[in-house]
Amino acid sequence: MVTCYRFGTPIETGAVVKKCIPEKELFPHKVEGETISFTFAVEEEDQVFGLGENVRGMNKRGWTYTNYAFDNPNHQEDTHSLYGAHNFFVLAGANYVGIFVDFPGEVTFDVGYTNRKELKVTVQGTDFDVYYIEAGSILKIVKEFRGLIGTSYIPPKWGFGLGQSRWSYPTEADVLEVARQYKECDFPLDSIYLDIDYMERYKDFTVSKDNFPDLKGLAERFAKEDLHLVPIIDAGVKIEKGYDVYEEGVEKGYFCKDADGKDFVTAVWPGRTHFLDVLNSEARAWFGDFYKRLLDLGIDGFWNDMNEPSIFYTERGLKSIMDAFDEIRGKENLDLDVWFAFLGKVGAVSHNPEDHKLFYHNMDGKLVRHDKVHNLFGTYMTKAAAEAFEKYEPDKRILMYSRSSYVGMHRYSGIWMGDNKSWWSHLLMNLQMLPGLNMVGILYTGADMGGFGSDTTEDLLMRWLAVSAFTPLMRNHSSKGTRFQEPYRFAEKDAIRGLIQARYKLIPYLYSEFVKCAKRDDMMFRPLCFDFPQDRIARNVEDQLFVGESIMIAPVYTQNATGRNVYLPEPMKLIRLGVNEDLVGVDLEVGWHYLEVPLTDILVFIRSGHLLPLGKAVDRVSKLSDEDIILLGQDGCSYEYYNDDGYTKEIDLEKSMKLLTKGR
Ligand code: MIG
Repeated sequence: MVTCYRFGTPIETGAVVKKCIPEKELFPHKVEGETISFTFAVEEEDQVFGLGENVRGMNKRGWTYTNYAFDNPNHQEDTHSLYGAHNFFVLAGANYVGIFVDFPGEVTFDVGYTNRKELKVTVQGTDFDVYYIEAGSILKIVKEFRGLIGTSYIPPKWGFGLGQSRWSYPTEADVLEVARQYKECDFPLDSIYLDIDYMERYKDFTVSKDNFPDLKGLAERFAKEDLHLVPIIDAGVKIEKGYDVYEEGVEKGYFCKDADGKDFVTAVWPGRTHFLDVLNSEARAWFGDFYKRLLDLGIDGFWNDMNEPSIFYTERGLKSIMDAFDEIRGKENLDLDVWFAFLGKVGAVSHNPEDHKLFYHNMDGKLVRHDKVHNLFGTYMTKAAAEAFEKYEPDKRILMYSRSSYVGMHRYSGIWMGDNKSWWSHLLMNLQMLPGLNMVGILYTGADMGGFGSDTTEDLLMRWLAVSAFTPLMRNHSSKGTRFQEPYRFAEKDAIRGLIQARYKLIPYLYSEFVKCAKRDDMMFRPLCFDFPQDRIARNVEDQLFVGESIMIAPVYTQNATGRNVYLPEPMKLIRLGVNEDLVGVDLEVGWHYLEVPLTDILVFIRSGHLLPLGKAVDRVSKLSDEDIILLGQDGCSYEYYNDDGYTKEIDLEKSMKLLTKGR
């Protein structure tokens, strides 16, 4: 049952598509100036799930999360904010209740941090909606919530293939070399990414003439081999005379304005930039049209970056640094207090929320200060692209994912998990982020495989491959300045090929499950206790997940481990993928099992009563064929299998599914 409450006069965020009539009476809450807070009692054994893209475990108890989109490359245990703001959680105790706070500014969730027995929500504003959902289980609550926020984005099927990325492959020659190496190693691959250097001096919708003299030709040649190029688009528009996106945007008044009504100046990659006024629908339609330039070159996938929006510096910030320098200039001795105060001022220049108070959006006639709607930027920038794709490619799905997001984003695109590091702890953290994202409908997601920042190692990449093999988005991406981590850089080529091929064999199942979860408002990645709420051991398992209806995964995420303990809440059949493939498998009973997991292997646990359809190893998604599918699991079981041409937007799930039954 959904109950909704309205505080003040909220700004329409677009998160909820199925509105309900607000109650006449509000629930108990506390007003303090411009903030409103409310609390929930949390019993000793209660659990809290959700909050989308955030650090820490699946059960969110014991920390405080500030949902205010932040370009934060430090995803650590003590981090409070990442790129997204997903204000939905489920409190699971004697009863189950789901809460969604629809507010586009800052909201803090103190989940037993200040007081272990209390969950306190603090909204930095007085105008918002709260949805209160009660049902008999976590999964039922999630389903009801997803019903409110609409159907999830479904990418083209090639978006399930492996993507190879790096910041950057700056020239055509670099891109061709990636393709060549993959081919030489016989590694499957579906896409190669273009990071900011493909542009002319970081100007959106331009292509560097020197580095990519014929992008269209390259895209065409790749298309013949079913390879896709996926360019990045940034949120900041470079201020430069003669650059048409800038000039037209100024002329039409489509950029965010400062308090004096002048185009707000900020700085990101290209130096001085303007921000598109993403909340102005005309501005959005205008910006979206520029994606067509790249569509016309044969591009059919994009990633939207820096759309928290990220700010390197503003004039205010620069001035504060200059002032800080002036303060220490000529001083003979800088003691601890002076030195750290100085460093603090310098450090505060980037991504400073004070800057968010300096610019305004024109929400179709209504002027709104940015900090009040900050969390919407990424979603609305991406909505601009999604609406353009609808217009220019009505019959074809385009690959799209964004870095920043708010609830509602899942209707337009996926997200990637941002700038993680090549750390073992991040392998686990990224696994733990999956359920929270699925809860808000974000199904198309994955982490930078191998880690974005810092240097990866061969064994970390291999273990990461064994996890990314299950995430809808599977992309190897790494930062400038770090060790190159394309799979062909490492020695164990046969083993690595086996891991990538395992992914391709899983795609028929993953794609089928993805579309089913999207259409039925279900979660693809579920903690064990979502399916087994009464199981006292399952509730504590934070490193295993159900993936779709038929399988469970229990990856290794510690270096030098040769195996791990795995908990089974029900009997399952264990099979192994990779070079030592074993599809006959072993039947395992309920309970704990210590299992050997060499670097070469991917363990898949098939649930009793379910089947896993497995495809053949191919080097492109386009080469997968239903003819090749074999069914693993118990004889006599059935599986509802969905497949399509990988592009169609007309999906009638119930009509198109085929019931596959395994013979005796
Ligand atoms: O400030 O475009 O998260 O994936 O490679 C860094 C360069 C900007 C951040 C993205 C990352 C991308 C990088 N970008």
